[in-house]
Amino acid sequence: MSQPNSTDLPTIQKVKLDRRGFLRKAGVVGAALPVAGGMIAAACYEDPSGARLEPSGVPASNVKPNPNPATQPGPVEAVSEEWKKIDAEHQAGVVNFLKNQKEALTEGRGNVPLEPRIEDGVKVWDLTVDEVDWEVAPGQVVKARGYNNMVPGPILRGTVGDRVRINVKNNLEHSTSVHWHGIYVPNNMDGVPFLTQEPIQPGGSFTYEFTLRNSGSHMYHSHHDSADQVNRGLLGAFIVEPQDKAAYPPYDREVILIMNDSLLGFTLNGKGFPATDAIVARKGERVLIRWMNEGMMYHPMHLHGLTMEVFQRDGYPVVPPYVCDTIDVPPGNRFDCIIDCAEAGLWAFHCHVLSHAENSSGFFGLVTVMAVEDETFKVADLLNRVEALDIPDPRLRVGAAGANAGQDIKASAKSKGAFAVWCDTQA
Ligand SMILES: [Cu+2]
Repeated sequence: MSQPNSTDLPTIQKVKLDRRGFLRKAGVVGAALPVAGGMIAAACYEDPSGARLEPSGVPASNVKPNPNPATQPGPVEAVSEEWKKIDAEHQAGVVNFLKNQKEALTEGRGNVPLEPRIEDGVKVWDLTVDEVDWEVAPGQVVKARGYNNMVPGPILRGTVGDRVRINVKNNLEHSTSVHWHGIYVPNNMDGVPFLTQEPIQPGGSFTYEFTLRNSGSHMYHSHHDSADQVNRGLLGAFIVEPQDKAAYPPYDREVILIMNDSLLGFTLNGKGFPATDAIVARKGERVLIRWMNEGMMYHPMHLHGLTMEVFQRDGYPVVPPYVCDTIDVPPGNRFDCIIDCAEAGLWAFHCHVLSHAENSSGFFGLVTVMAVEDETFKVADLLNRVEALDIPDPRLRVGAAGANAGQDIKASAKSKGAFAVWCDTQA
């Protein structure tokens, strides 16, 4: 592998898009307009194998207008326009992703830690179940459902032996319940309506209480109308640490990555590319990834340039651990693995069911990047250069008649991105 260096990126800066050029091409670009919204629509027609079904099997961006020989340009010129459009849209996606690592391009952040309060030695969390407008990708706001108004819900964390209590208040107009996926619980705490409890009706509450007995990367999610409720965001991570930490491999950083698909599109921690968070580390570090698949499809996540050592599945040891660069995470499964950050650079990390990650408008959905820094490749330099990346997203400019015509994506009251957070902690 060649050593990446800081001169790799300027190609992004050199190529500036001519806005008027884009508007002239409105007819061509307009064919791609449905793509951003089409991610969700297309996802609805996925089958579990990842194969697309007809007639939606053709991405909207690939649908060509019915050719009219009287008005269409000649074939050579048409081909030329097509590749420029495709390249420009791919480039804009990457630029937006880098911008998102400075300041989030979307409102809302899920999968954040929620500290418990202690009542008589019991760790207590309060969860609300809410309808929420969730911005999955820039400008793409969907009707979601979330715990504590976020997707995924907050991270709950305890240690084997902890007594825990979770008070759940249902603010939906539908019933719900919470299942503690992978966690040993008494049967009446298992969260399955009409099997182990009555549903938590609209406006109602239910208190779950149990003692943590098995460690692992576990989850919690709705177990009522779950193909809708879980896919719409009622899910979260519940990490149970072992009492003997030495039983766990050493690591420098921890990242929880929860995948979902279908109703909110393809998401990592509730966001689709370019709104996904990069993973940042220093060369030589070991990064623990806790993979969780809350979706309904298989997602073989492929990491460029580096490897993953998989040592736990569903909280149980994988013996012996195995090394891979593509980890297939089936629905409901959790895998713990260590990434050995042996090479610096920006390493793509994406689902290899390619229709979950890329189309002719560029990356979307299940895509992120591992940024590994060393003495020659600094995230701080990258962050500085992001300031100068002013390439707009042509997919937004396409809406020339709309209220947002010509506006670039801008952050508004949003959180710091992964590169900015990294630089803060290095200062
Ligand atoms: Cu996938």
